[in-house]
Amino acid sequence: MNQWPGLIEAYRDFLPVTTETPVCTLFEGNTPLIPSKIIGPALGIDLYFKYEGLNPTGSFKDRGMTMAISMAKGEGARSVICASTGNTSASAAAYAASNGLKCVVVIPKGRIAAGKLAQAIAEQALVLAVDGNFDEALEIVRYLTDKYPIKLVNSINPYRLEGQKTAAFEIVDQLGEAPDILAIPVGNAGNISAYWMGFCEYLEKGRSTKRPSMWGFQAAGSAPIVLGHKVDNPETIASAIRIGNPVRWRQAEDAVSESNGLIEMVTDDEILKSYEDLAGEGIFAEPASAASVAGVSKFVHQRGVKNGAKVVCVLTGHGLKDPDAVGLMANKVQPVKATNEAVEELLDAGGILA
Ligand code: AN7
Repeated sequence: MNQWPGLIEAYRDFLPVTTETPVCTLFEGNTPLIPSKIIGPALGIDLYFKYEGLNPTGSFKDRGMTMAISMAKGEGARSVICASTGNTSASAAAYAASNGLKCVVVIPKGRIAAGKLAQAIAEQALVLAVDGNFDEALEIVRYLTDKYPIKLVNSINPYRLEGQKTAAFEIVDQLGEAPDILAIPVGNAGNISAYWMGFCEYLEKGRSTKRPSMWGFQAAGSAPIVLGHKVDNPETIASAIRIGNPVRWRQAEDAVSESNGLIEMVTDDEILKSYEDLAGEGIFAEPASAASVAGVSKFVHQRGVKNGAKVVCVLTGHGLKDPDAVGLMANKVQPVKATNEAVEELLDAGGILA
């Protein structure tokens, strides 16, 4: 077979796998780096989108999950568990199902996007909805995995970050060099930590000559790292990053300070604006992903970034994950009578028939 082999085979030399490790892959990774046609030129920067929504379950979580599930399977685990704002549960369920492992997902009741819940259900996970938020769900998962032989596959699991760091490798391979700035949404802060590991390793191995500044963005209603304290009732329309006590808090702060980067917050309105701007480039990403673009749009000039700087925004999840969020867009469906004349009249009014 002549196709992309999945990220474990592609980056085996950089990963803690052995010849004994069973490779559990859905052929994740190798996602496109899309040059921005509108947002980048308007800001005067050389902007790219790392479109992680094109992974097999529609988010970057697959990069971490191929590693976490392969290692769990190699260690003889029979079941895995995670807390999730949605994408981790969808990914864990898919990789577990395809590798004969039972999967339990603990989610905040009524607070995860419809597409993600649909995936976890379809993939036969045991879906438990708790009356609480993500942070509380994760506490329960930590308690259970301390006590029973069930593998935790949240990003506390170090193999998750090992897999996710490969996205940084891909960006360098695609650009031919590290970018000046890497912008990324921050929830539990695993991904920003993983990217930083990846950029550092590639520099050490001589695959690049520099590392980017890491720009992390939290939603204003759930911005514990920016505020410097836990948030008990995190709120934002970007449900994926509705997290009040990130597990990789310290590591994310280190990445930001070592890279001379920044961690800032963006409001829901700013996120929605960028969500629409991205759609205007033909890219449908979920609201949390748009936080990276919102952050760049807000801070590029404020922080004196030079014209033509190479900036990569990580678009962490596909727009189809969260179909309800589309209802927040300005564009609405127009009801019309089922006649030629009624439709003609509307198109004419819109200037489309000219
Ligand atoms: C689309 O699925 O935490 O900072 O449980 O789904 O590594 O947590 C999701 C996180 C960004 C934040 N964008 O990444 C989960 C979960 C999307 C996400 C993040 C998530 P981290």
